[in-house]
Order: sequence, then structure tokens, then C-alpha cells
Amino acid sequence: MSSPATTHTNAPVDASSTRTASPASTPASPPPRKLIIDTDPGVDDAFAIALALETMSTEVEVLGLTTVFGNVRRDDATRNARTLVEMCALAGSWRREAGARLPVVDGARAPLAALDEDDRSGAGASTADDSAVLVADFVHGEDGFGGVRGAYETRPEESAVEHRAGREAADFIAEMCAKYPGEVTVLALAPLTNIALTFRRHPECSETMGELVVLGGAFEVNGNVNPAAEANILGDPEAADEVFGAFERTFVVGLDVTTRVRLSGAEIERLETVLRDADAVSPPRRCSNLLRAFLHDATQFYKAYHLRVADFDGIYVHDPTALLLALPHVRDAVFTFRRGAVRVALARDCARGAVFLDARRAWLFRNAWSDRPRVSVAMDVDVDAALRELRARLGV
Ligand SMILES: [Ca+2]
Repeated sequence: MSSPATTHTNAPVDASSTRTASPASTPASPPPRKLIIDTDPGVDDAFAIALALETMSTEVEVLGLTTVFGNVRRDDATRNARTLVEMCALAGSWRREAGARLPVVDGARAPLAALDEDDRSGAGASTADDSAVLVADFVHGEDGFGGVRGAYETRPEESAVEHRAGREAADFIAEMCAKYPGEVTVLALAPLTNIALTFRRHPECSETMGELVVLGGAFEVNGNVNPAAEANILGDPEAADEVFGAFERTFVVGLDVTTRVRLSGAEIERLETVLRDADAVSPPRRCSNLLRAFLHDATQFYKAYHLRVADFDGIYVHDPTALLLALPHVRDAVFTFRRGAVRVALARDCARGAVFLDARRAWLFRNAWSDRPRVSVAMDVDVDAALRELRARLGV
């Protein structure tokens, strides 16, 4: 087995670490991590994508975005991903060279179980009917962007997007992992259908993929769809269970951690302030004013949902928190992990989508967790350090 870059995962948070003192990357930073973002944008996905494309050029090189159903239907996820990339290109901060285009690759329209059913009937994954897919329009608005997509959508003469219709997300992920063995981090911000299909169709990815960061699950807290389940896992429990069984270099962050990382209503309002370069807190690079204005506007609907349901003025920043796990120097300084095999409840009962981490491992008898890879689950976070990273990049 090749040994792609792995970092230790059980580093306790050291509050005195110099790495937590500033969000800056050091001059001796390693070359940028190659990143594929698997996404269902989604307001908080939009934050993560904007931060990755606009503020992390020395830390990550985004190879492409792959889309999947989740917060919205797959076609809306693709449209939203394209909208974001065009905006980032317009703001001038993403395109490294004139004419460069970023792949946006279509993924699954429906969960594995529905795709498998279609395969049995010969319809194939790409034609899966998504009319039965439940989307979170009550959280993210009907368009996924709080109703403001139309105001920010552009049709530039020279698109910054290479839309790869007809080729699927799983194949793109495998192709990039083969091209850069051990160097690619896949950041999965949505139901895990595309990732499960990647390991099913391209089992060599368990060798060639560098790392997988998963946003999902609620390990010691309630879910956010119901007491048992978190939305990304419940979106496709079969896929999640396959993925957690497929790949050891997996880092998972769920509601235990992400609900503790919050931007306040006042910080959201500050996104609207036009900042000059002179206002920049440097480093790191700050998000462009165009994206900050978009994020401000898109977040209003999302913020109202939090006030109504979670009873606070502000938002959870789930997806951007997961993005921080893709940066090894931040991950080791900011998060505390527990390692063990993870399984997902698959029965169609009240516990469907619940996740269970075997941190103990010493059982008298074999069980469904035996022989599964031990993944790293974030159980604690230095909230101030995580927010310092995000606030500086967002300019709030
Ligand atoms: Ca998402």
C-alpha cells in the first residue's frame, strides 16, 4: 500500500500553540493541498466554496467541484456551483491564469438505493428520477441561495466553468486521484452518494485518494432532522455506511462540533460593508467584496431559519468548519479527534441515519464494527481559533 500524506489525528488541542495564535499561514507552508469539493450548495456550502477559491490560494488548489442532490436537487446544485465559480472569477481572485476554467461535474441525482433500483431496471444513474428526493428549501430557500441567485447569476462571454455534463462525479474524482496519487483531499459537504460511487466503481481510490473530509453525523448530540439523524447522513445512509467502511484516511466532523462554530447576526451584517484593500487583515487573503455581498444577501433566509428553529441570532457555519479540516495545519491545532470504526443505522425506522462510533474497540465478540477502518471523528474544537480563521477570511 502506498502511503499518501497522512497526518496524525489525535493531537490534543494545545491552546498555547503558536498555530492557533494567528490564522496566517507561515512562510514555510507546504505546497497547496489539491482539493475537490463535493457539494449541494446551499448557503453554508457557498461560504466554504468562496473561502476555498478566494482566500486559500496558498493552502489549497481547487481541482473541481462535484455536485449532488441534498440541500437542493442536483441540477440546482450544479447551477449554484457554476454561479459561485463565475462570481469568484469575476471578482478576479480565483483565476490564476487568463482563460483558466474550473471543472464543475454533475453527480448523483438521488440516493444509492434509488440508483441501484434504476440500475436493476436499466435506467442508469444519470437518469434517476429525483422527484422523490427531499430537499431543504425551508433552510436554504427554493433556489438554495435564499432566493437571491437570480440577482447574482451572470452569463459571461467567456465562462470560468468547464461544465462536464455526461461525465460523472465519481469518475472525475477517481481520475484526479489517479493523476495525483496521495495528494488529493476530497471535501464532502453533502450526502455521500458520489463518494460511495467513487469507491464502488474505482476501488483503487482507497489507495490513490489522499484524504477524505466528511461533513456529517451527530455522534453525542441530537441530529438536526430528527433526534437521531443529521441531514447529510440521512440524505443517503447507505452511501455513508459504505464510505465509512471504505477508507481509513477519513476525517469526519458533525454536529457535535459544527453547532458550536457560529457567526453572529452582527457578523453577517458586516459582510455587507465594502472593505478596501487597506482594511485587509493580512494574512490570510480576504474574500472579495462581491462574494461578501452575495453571502450577506443569501444568508438572510438561512439566518431567519436559525432564529426560528435554533433560537439564536446568527448561523451555524457547518460547511466552512469542515473546510478547515482539509487544512492539516489548522486541523491539528483546532480540532480534537477520536478514532474508531463508524457505522450508520440503515433500518427504515426511527433511528435511520444515526451514526455510531466504536471508540472502545475491545469487545468480547465480533460485531458489525469489527474489521472496519478506524476513521477520525472530530469531537472537540477550539471555537475561538476556528472562528479566528473564518472571520479573518470573511472580513467580519
Ligand atoms: Ca452542504
